[in-house]
Amino acid sequence: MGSPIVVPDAPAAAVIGGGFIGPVHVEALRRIGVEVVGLLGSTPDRAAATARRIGVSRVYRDLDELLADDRVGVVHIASPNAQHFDQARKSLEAGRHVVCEKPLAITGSQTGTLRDLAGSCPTQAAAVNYNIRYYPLCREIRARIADNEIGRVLSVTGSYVQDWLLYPDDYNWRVEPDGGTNLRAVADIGTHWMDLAQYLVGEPIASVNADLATFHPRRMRPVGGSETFLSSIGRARLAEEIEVTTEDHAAVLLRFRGGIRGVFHVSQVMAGRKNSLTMEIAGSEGSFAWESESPDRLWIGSRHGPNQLLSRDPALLRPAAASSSHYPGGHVEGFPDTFKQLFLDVYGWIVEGRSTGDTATFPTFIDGDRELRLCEAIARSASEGRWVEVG
Ligand code: SOE
Repeated sequence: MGSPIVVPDAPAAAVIGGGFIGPVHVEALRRIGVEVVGLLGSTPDRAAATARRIGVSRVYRDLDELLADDRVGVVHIASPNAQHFDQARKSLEAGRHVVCEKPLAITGSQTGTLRDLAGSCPTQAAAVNYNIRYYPLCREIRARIADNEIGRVLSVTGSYVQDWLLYPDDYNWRVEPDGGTNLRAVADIGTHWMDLAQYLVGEPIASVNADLATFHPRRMRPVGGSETFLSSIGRARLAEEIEVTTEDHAAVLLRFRGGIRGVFHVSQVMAGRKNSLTMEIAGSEGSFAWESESPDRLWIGSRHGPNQLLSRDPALLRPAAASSSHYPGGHVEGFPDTFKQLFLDVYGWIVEGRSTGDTATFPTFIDGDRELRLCEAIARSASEGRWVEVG
């Protein structure tokens, strides 16, 4: 395994967001040798508690103070979705590179503005954390489809299901309408699935037909908020009942450019499924099936011979997949490793690629904008009960 695991001379980073994913960014950045110089949280006190827990020395009072810190070269945004637009815009305008959690923002208008702003500063990285692209076997699927191994792609189907919002007293900021598309499961995990599907087959989704459901029209909101994946089980807390309009479940029909058909299901109320993305791709000569909770296994379907089960082993992978696989076969690479690989891609471009005008190989604000256009089409389709073209 010769690919680098650190980025020499990488700029330092600051992270916005001390919930579930912010610390995941910090941990992955340290693995590639990037210094994390400060944290901005929802309040200074909550940020200070998180900073102590994850060993970050400085806590900022607000975004202005973060951007006044000259040590900060890259801003990682892992705050609630409605804050992304302002934080990403100000960070780019302050000359920083940006790695923003998905979804990039809450409306297509906001993501269009960010896409254009990023385009006007081509030496600044503007990435969106579609980390699932970086599972080695996802890159293997993409490479094999590009090599025409399964022939013409006919359909892409699958799901992304979780159970952390199963009960009416499970709560998270995502449950509340965001003032944009007002989508929850689709914007949060559906965009992962759609980005991955388009990345694997190399074609954009052209139109959608969606059905959404809110199974808990009322939920108990704990006084003082709650974090992602933080279960309510066994914890009696002061709570108030609120109305809920965001979806627990979505089923979406897809038509890709070029004729590929698809369908996906997202749910955050699927008991026992903790964070499971499935992807099945049918081709005229074969098929692939992959599941994120067993990421080192790739099922390869055939009609003219035995089916195969490929266990991730860099020695058996295409170069594009092997380069993002740092551990030998049998040493499972998982969720945290995908953040490391995406950040290696971004920081490697910052240190080497941008000066030569290399186009980004990581998911950019262009991809983030496409995902919001998809969310807006899904929201409109569900509301009007018809197929909707993606803007
Ligand atoms: C919650 O659904 C969540 O943390 C998502 O926001 C992440 O993007 C996903 O990777 C794991 O689950």
